[in-house]
Amino acid sequence: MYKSLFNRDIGSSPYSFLLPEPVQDVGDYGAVPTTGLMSGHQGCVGCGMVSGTNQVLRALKLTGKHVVASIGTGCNEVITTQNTSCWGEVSVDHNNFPNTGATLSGNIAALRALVQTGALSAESVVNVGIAGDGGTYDIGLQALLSWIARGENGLYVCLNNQAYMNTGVQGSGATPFGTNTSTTPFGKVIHGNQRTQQSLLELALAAGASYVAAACPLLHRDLMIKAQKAAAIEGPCVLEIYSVCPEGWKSDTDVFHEITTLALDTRSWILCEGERDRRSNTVLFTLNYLPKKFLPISEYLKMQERFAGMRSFPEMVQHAQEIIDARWSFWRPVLEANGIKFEEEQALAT
Ligand SMILES: Cc1ncc(C[n+]2csc(CCOP(=O)(O)OP(=O)(O)O)c2C)c(N)n1
Ligand code: SF4
Repeated sequence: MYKSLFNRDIGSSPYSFLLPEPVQDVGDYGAVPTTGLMSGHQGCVGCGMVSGTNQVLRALKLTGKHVVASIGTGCNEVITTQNTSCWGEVSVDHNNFPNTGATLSGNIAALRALVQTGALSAESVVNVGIAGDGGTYDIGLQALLSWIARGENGLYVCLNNQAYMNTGVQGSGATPFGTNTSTTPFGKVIHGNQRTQQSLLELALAAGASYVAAACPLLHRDLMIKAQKAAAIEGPCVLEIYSVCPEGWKSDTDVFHEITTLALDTRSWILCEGERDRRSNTVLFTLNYLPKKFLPISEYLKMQERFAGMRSFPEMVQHAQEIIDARWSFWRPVLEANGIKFEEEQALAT
């Protein structure tokens, strides 16, 4: 176990106690001075993971290092590599569905060999693995946790759209309670997904990750700061990105902004960071976004037809709210330090 400490300040910061210098804050630029994915991707209209991958790539290029990306099977891989590669000068390998974590280690081994021959310097490369939530929470979990246990440098990005979208919306360990998916259908007897979604960041910290963070493409400045930190911090780092999926969520294609805002304001998606001090085995947690108005989960369920079934079962909506409240209570020390009374804020959300 590790000891938890909390940063009193709420918000994004380019500083980390694990880094000698702050990373670049894209808020300092009028425009981000790098390109991300090249044109030609085949993602659906309104796909969040295209934007998420684009921002990660732009942020990693800000480091000035060569990006080596190991991409796991799934929508992100298919839509960026099928007819044309959208990866430009990035060195990309498409790995097998379960082994993004293992490939990160393979790339580090290759880098060590190249450093020995004098072809490269160890600091000249960013090692990144990118996979969906099916490839992360389920089939790729063993490879991911083993990679974290090996303590190697790199950044693992999970593009979390809360189901296996590329193969027809099967439920994953990241699928929220009550969701209608092809493997958790909403029927007369069983009403959608009966499980509580797991937390990747908790799994990664338990395995020994140096840095973990949750981001969303809507708040691109926050996302790009986190990607750069994860690329610079020593040891395994994990970044999880909320990825709107109109196809699998059965939502309109032009409500990317609205759905993400609702996810943040209902606290369905919490923007946060955890930085580990290995000597004391302490993790410093930072809350990066505090809703101005706390909305109940019922608001989040409205715009997505994957939740249509559970909307008519108040006890299910209540259970979904309880899951969120239980997770949010983790941040109580930060709220109290900022004079925000937990009970008052709970009352607003009901
Ligand atoms: C070993 C193996 N099993 C199954 C598949 C089929 N497959 C390809 S993509 C995919 C789903 C990917 O889901 P996820 O990781 O959540 O990414 P998403 O498509 O949602 O972005 C599956 C099951 C495969 N390629 N390899
Ligand atoms: S199915 Fe979802 S994740 Fe896949 S490309 Fe379409 S919107 Fe993106």
